[in-house]
Amino acid sequence: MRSAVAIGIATLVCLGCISSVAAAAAPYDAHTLIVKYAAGTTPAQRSLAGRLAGVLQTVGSVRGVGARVVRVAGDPAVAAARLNRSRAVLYAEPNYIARATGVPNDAGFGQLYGLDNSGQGGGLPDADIDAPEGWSALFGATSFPSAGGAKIGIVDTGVLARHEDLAGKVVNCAGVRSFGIDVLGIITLPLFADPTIVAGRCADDNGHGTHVAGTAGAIANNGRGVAGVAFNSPLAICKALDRSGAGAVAGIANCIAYLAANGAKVISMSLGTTADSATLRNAVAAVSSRALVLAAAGNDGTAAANYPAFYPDVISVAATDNRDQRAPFSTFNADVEVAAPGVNILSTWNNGAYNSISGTSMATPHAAGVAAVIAGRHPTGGPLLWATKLGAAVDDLPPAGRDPQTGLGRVNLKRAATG
Ligand SMILES: [Ca+2]
Ligand SMILES: [Ca+2]
Ligand SMILES: [Ca+2]
Repeated sequence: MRSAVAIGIATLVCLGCISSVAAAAAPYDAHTLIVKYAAGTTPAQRSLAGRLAGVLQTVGSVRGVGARVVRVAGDPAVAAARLNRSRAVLYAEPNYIARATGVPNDAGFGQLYGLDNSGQGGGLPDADIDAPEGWSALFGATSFPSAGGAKIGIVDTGVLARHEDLAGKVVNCAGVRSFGIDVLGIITLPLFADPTIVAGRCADDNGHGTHVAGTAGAIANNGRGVAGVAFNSPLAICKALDRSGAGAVAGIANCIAYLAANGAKVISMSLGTTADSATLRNAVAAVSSRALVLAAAGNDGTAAANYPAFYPDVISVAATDNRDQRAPFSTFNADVEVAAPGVNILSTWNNGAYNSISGTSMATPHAAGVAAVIAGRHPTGGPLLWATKLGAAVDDLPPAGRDPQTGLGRVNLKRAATG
């Protein structure tokens, strides 16, 4: 699948920019060139032409073209010119490097319609956050740095920090001391629950938190799994939700404070309650000058308020599908600020593999990743500026203007990277 994706992209790039590639001194691979020998030439003639030009060995072929990729000593452009002087050679040319795609090689990338929608699975092309375009604008088309982004804090069920697509990403790990008394690993009695935050307690016994972490920050271009929206952002994880995915407001509030104290610029909360809690409201307000807080709009499919998303200091994130429609389960009300893909999202899971699930929980880390890119570009701007820029880094979806379904619109990483 990876090679098929790469071939398709290279074709698109060439169709769009043949003249500019030919005019400029395009970069090429330093050790190989592409040669097609003339029909009817003998192996001895080919070998002689190759030896005279410094060809060391054949390393591959370009199927369908009938050309070979060969390793050469010295500058491939010089070697190609020498080969082109031989009658045994139909043509030889440097192995040019195509750019302007920004598509990483992660095995599951083709399934991430939320990042780049080509109509796969019956989706609407470009019903996505334009992640490759955004990454190209940020890092250049072929660079996928593993560090340097703004820190993202996540309150959830924890994380499988040693997952192959998250290894090294988690720089802060903590959680509530106790969810209560565990009974035979089946249920948790809330007796003696202790919301004190303890370092090192972020192991994910549910999967939800690992999934959210992957959407926000999974390693890109490692040939494995998925790619996070803000793959160069370090992650701060605080576990306030238990094995069943539930957690008390006291622990959530403590986690918010912990993440802000540890330098998270963006705090992502894929959780909610219909209860308006003064503790939760105050916890968010207390960090609002340091971190931009985002939360899931809710999965009730109604206009009912869901907290903390509904608080004025929190960006409420609704969920869209692969056709840029609001997901049926996604809460809709006047407080929804932005929307993001949240239906059938593939991401990392706590068993070390990958899983596809749906929810405004999945939309939230998409938006948090976009927010982290904004915070990274404007490090001294502060949460108010980041919120304003996030609200501008969207594609407005029908009806025109802000609406209860998708708020200001579905987030767009390219706009965040260039706006
Ligand atoms: Ca797109
Ligand atoms: Ca990956
Ligand atoms: Ca709209």
